[in-house]
Amino acid sequence: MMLSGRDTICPSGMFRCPEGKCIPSLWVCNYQRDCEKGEDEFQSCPPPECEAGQLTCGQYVFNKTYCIPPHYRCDMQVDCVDGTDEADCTRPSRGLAARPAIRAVLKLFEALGTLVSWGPYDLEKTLFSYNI
Ligand SMILES: [Ca+2]
Ligand SMILES: [Ca+2]
Repeated sequence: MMLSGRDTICPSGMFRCPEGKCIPSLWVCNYQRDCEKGEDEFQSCPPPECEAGQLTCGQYVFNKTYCIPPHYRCDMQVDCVDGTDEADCTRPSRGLAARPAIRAVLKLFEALGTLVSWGPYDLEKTLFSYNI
C-alpha cells in the first residue's frame, strides 16, 4: 500500500516524495520516476553513463536528452536540454546554411571540390573526414 498525506514521516533509508510517498533511497537517482512528478530524479542526480562513442550534453536533466550520437553535434537541431550540442560549432547558425538539407549538399560540394584538387586517391578519406 502507498503511504500518503503531507505529514508522513519516512523511516530512515527512505526518501519522502513531496506528495508524501516514501520510497527507498536507492530509488532516488535511479533514472526511473518514482515520485509522482519525478522529484526523486531532480535531486542533483549525477548524469547517467553514456554508451561508448556517444557524446554527452553539458547538463543532465531527468527525462531530457543527455547522451547523443556524434552526428547530432552541430546538426543545427538542438538536442541537448542546454543546447551544448550546438554550441561552439564553426558553421554559421543562421541563413540558408543552417538548414540540414542545404548543409548536406554544401558538404558534398566541399568534398567534391577537395577531390578535384587532391585527386581520387583521397576520396574515401575526404568523405570520411566530412562525415558523409
Ligand atoms: Ca527514481
Ligand atoms: Ca544537435
